[in-house]
Amino acid sequence: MTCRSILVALALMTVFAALAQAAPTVCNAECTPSSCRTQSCTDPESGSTITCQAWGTYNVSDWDCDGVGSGDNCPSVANSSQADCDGDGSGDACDSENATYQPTNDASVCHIDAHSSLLPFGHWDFDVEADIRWEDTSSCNAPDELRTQVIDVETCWSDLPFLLPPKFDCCWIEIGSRNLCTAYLDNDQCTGS
Ligand SMILES: [Ca+2]
Ligand SMILES: [Ca+2]
Ligand SMILES: [Ca+2]
Ligand SMILES: [Ca+2]
Repeated sequence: MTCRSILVALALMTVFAALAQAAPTVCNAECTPSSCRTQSCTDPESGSTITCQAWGTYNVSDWDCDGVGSGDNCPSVANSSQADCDGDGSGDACDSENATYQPTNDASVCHIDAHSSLLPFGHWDFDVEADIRWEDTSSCNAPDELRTQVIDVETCWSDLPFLLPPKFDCCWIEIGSRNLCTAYLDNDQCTGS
């Protein structure tokens, strides 16, 4: 190969490289979610070269390049499927909790506050610490959770009011209208009915 042909080849390679750089696609549907962050394109309005991401940002508010503009249920996380298994409007990809937990009637462990106190008319005020099983009622199939909750109980009467704590009394322990456990109080332990 002569020196001249080498120079011609180099010139042609430079021209092709310049053409490849100078011929971005027009910013429109050719910007796909997979190419959004890296692909350059020509702004159809100004004619300038920008990135698909920039075009998406100011044209359809697609900040995360997932092809979903306004109404994206995770505006800053790419989630083209928009999956939202618990239906709370926050997509699975950015939801702080993919579940809708509700308390069940299962209270597996209860501890009774040792500092219970006698109230007027012979009933006792104490706190119960219960490990309550919460279950996911959504379609996320999240695992059950045990959550500790302190419940104020003021309705337990002693067999011998004014004298003894309600050691053997049966008490209803409730959250709202739920009877979480019927407990026999035995010193500082609460066993199931
Ligand atoms: Ca988006
Ligand atoms: Ca998104
Ligand atoms: Ca959600
Ligand atoms: Ca949620």
